[in-house]
Amino acid sequence: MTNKTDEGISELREKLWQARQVVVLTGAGISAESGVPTFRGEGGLWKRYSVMELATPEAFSRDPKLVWEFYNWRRELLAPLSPNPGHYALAEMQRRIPRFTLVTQNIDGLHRKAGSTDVIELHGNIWWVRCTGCGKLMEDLRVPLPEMPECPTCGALLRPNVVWFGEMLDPQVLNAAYEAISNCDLMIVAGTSGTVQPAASMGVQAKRSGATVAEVNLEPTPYTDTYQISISGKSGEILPRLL
Ligand code: BV8
Ligand code: ZN
Repeated sequence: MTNKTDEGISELREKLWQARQVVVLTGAGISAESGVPTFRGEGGLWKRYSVMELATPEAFSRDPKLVWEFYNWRRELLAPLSPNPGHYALAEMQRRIPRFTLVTQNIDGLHRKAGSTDVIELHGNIWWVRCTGCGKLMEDLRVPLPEMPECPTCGALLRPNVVWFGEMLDPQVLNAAYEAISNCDLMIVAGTSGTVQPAASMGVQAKRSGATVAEVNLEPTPYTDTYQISISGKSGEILPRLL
C-alpha cells in the first residue's frame, strides 16, 4: 500500500518532468543531513545562540569581535562537511531541466559544492566577506579568520557577506528570485520552516502566479495547507526519488 509520501513523490515526479519552468527554494533543512545545525531544530543554532541577537548590524557595530566569533564557529563547523544526496539531486535536476532556478536561504555554500550553478543565495554566503570601508567583496576560505579580519586593500574591518536581520536583501538577487518565481509552473519548497521574510512568502507568490507548489519537509509548516502537494520526509531521501 503506497503511503502518502509515495503518492506525493509520484505526483511531484510527474509534474516535474512535464513542467516548463521549475523553481526550488531551500532552507536549513536541506543541509541538516550534512550535519549542519538548523536554526530551530534539535541542537539548532537558535538554542545555543540567540541568532536574532548576533545576526544583526546592531550586534556587529556594538561587538564585532563577538559576531565574528559566532561566524568563525560556524565556518569551522561547516568546513569539513559535504553536500548530501538532497544537494546532489538538485544539481542533477538543474542539468536535466532546461528552465530550472535554485533559490536558497542557506549561507553554507553546499549547493555550489554539490555542483549547482547560478544559485540565488538570498541571504549571502558565509565563505564570502565584504569590506565595511571600501565595499570590496572576496571569497575567503581561511578557517578560522583572524578575530577582527581586515581588508587587504584599505585595512578597514571585514564583515561576513550575509544578510542580517533587519537588513535589506540585495535588490538584484531578490529580483532574480521573483523573476523566476512569477514565471514558473512548478515550485518545490524544501527544508524551510517558512518563518523568515521575504523568503517565506515566495511559495505563496508562486501559487498566486498559477504554479503548483510542493513542500518537502519533516514537519508541517504554516504554508503546508496552502500548497497543492506536501511530502513529509527527509529531503536527502525524497529529492533523489524525483529523478
Ligand atoms: C528584511 C543569514 C526588511 C544570516 C538569515 C522584527 C525585527 C527585525 C526583523 C523582523 C522583525 N519581524 C519581521 C522581521 C523581518 C525579518 C524576519 O522575517 N524575521 C523573522 C524571524 C520574524 N526579516 C529580515 O530581517 C530580512 N530583511 O525583512 O528587511 C527591511 C525592509 C525595509 C528596510 C529595512 C529592512 C532579512 C532576513 C535574513 C536574515 N538572515 N540568514 C545567518 O545565517 O547568520 S535568516 C536564516 O534563518 C536563514 O537564512 C533562514 O532564512 C532562516 C532559518 O529558516 P530555515 O532555513 O527555514 O531553517 P529552520 O531551522 O527555521 O527550519 C528548518 C526546516 O527544515 C524545518 O521546517 C524542519 O522541519 C526542516 N527539516 C529539518 N531537517 C530536514 C528538514 N526538512 C527536510 N529534510 C530534513 N532532513
Ligand atoms: Zn576595504
